[in-house]
Amino acid sequence: MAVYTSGVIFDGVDTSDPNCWTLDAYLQRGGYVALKKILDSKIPQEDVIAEVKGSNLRGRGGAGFPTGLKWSFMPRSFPGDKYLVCNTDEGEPGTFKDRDILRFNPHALIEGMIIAGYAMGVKRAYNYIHGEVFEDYLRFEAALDQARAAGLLGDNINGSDFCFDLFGHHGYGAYICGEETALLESLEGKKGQPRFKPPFPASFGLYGKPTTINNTESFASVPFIMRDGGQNFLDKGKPNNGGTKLFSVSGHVNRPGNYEVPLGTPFAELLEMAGGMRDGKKLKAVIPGGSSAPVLPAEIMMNCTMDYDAIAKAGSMLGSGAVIVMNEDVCMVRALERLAYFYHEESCGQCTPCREGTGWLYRVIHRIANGEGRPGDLELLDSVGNNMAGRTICALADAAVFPVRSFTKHFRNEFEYLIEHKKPLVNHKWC
Ligand code: L3W
Ligand code: SF4
Repeated sequence: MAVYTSGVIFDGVDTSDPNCWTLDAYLQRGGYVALKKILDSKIPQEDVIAEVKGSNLRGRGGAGFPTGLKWSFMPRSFPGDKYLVCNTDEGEPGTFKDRDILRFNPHALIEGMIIAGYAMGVKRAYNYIHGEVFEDYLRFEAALDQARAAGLLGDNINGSDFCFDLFGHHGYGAYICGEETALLESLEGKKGQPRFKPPFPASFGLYGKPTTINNTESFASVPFIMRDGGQNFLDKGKPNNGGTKLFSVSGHVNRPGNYEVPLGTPFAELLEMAGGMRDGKKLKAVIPGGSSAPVLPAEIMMNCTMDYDAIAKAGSMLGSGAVIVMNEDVCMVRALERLAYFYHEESCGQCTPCREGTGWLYRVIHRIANGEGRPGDLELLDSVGNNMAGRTICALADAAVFPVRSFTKHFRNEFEYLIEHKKPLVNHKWC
């Protein structure tokens, strides 16, 4: 798969070089310069946080929460343990960016986490890695060994009085463990089920201690910010949408892969970078931010830029940046059926509306897709969804409802046709 960059995380990374991930290669690209500058000049912790705030880096895991603001929540004078956690539990359908950071540039993540630890006065950190990702987990462990051997992790880093260690943790592959509090439960060795929020992890996190959790891509952006300046990062994107963003482009394009482009890049340009539509077919629809984000029709997407604000204004979410491209041969009922099955399968089952509702949504969509839909089924989907969204412990129930609402809104005719005629309007081609 392609990895294209116009910027920050993959800048100078030759992904065809089998050694591009090593410490030596990272040092040659200007790696660990930011950390050295911070430690040698004893830059005050609050100045590091201010630089990250100034960069306008928004959380890359899905919610887009400002990273610098999150760092400022960490109580610096807290007397006991406090933790830093990286969320590499990448499981959202369509998302495959964080594993490429581990595979091709793991030291950017490690340096970003060391800097974050310094800024928040944290000494111990974990990276929770999705259980279905094997080689990249081992790659990350190998990079940790290199960093430790070079004195970049452990006691008195680079001869300073700063001590910090980082450990990889391999999950078991449950989607729900990407939800930050389920991830913490799993890291503590318990069943991975979300906790009620608030309290947020900032005050009650790992082992009940203050904890800052960021996504892999967020941490990996930090060395650039601290080396080249927050303003420089911000200028790469647009106001309120600082920097570059990794988009995992999949579906009916000629060159699926990860594309690191400035936030605010027109979708049409991103599509062109990905080689355009495969087999010259017409674009029908796009899910712009991972399967939890509402689907948008081609005509909206072709006039939209890829940033948090523009995608929200268009009626969807940038989410984790997973761009799923669908052509004219996609039956939207079949596509929704597949997504509904995923959420039903991945619900942790704690909340009744989610446990029962995801199954109910799936069964109704399944029967419509198979020509057994009943009059009133679309109203039933609305009603079930309304009794799920906003009524559960975590966002998985909402994530299951958003696609149902958006597919049945924008492509209602396909659902109505199937219910009435017992056969699809579009003959779905699996590929
Ligand atoms: C302290 C407050 N901290 C918020 C923190 C909170 C969290 C962050 C964002 O869900 C979304 C979800 C998926 N004091 C705080 C506070 N925080 N208020 O800020 O919080 P929140 O609740 O808005 O979001 P979340 O629970 O982190 C993330 C969507 O992302 N998503 C999922 C992508 C999946 C992947 C993957 O597989 N890797 O990324 C895609 O759209 O549906 O809505 O840290 O603690 N007052
Ligand atoms: Fe579990 Fe679903 Fe409740 Fe989230 S909303 S805690 S996944 S049952």
